[in-house]
Amino acid sequence: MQIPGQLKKILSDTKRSAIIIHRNPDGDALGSALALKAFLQKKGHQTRIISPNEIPGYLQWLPGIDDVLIYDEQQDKIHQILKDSKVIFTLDFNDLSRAGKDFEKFLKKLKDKIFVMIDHHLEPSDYAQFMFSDSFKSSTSEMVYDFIVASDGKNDIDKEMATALYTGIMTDTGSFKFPNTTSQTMRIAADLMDKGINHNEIQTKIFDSFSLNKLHLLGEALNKLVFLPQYRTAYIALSKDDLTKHHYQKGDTEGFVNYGLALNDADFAVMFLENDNEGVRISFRSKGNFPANEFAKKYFNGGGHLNAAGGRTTKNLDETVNLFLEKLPEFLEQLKDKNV
Ligand SMILES: [Mn+2]
Repeated sequence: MQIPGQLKKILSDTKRSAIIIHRNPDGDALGSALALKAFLQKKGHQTRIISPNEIPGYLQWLPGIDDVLIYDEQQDKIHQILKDSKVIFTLDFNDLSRAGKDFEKFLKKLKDKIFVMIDHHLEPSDYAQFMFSDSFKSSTSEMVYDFIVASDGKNDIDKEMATALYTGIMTDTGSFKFPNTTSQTMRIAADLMDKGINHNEIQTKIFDSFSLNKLHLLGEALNKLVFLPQYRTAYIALSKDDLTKHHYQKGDTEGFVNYGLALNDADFAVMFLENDNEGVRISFRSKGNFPANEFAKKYFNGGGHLNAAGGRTTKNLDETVNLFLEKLPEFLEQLKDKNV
């Protein structure tokens, strides 16, 4: 990664910045933001991380997390912080709509700010003066590592920053098993290990920290899994009632969709989640070359990566699943081929 001289100058001249992550933040969004914040602070910046909404429980152990501001809870304070900031980093998303409706509206009114995007999703929108956008990278955390190194900051990476970055890379690569994992990803992970992180403890905190309610909800989800062998597709639909029954907390269904792909003969896995007032949220995962993002984009107002995408509808759960079943045959040729 090369950082334009102009941006280097801006970052050394200004000492006030802010870091925004996407709604429903995950390990990569928070990991990359916490590391970037620590780095900027070492360079003398006053900076804060702003999450549009609450942080899921499984990430609340991350070093520095207590300092993250939540837009849903502290709008006025955050508006002031952003007005006072010269530079606004947006991490792990590439369209302002991912900050949520109200927040997006406010951000679009900020005309005199310098936006810096660091992100690995496809098709970035055009809102940032400086764009670091690379869909071949495993994670935004990997890119923030590159950004810090390109700013001659490799020695500034301490154990806490390394823990945050490692968490982001590990979660976005499914513990280094998804196709987005490259040799460079592994080299960076090795560098981060050399900073003294406890990688085993990070794994345990992220993956072996289910509540009993979450484990029971997973049981419910697996029981409801439907397999369509002719399409090599598995799907799970969870209703509001299913969630209520198991005392659903935000983040509880994180990772459930991947169980569909654990099926020997499945190349496409989908999970439908009925929301309180926002219709249905959908996660798509695929093996090989099947474009989960194209499917999500074409019929479910979404997008993402080739093997991991998201979408949503304003329909109810049954209507959404029916729409999915209606559109699936269109992709039969790509799905029935064992070697997609
Ligand atoms: Mn990411």
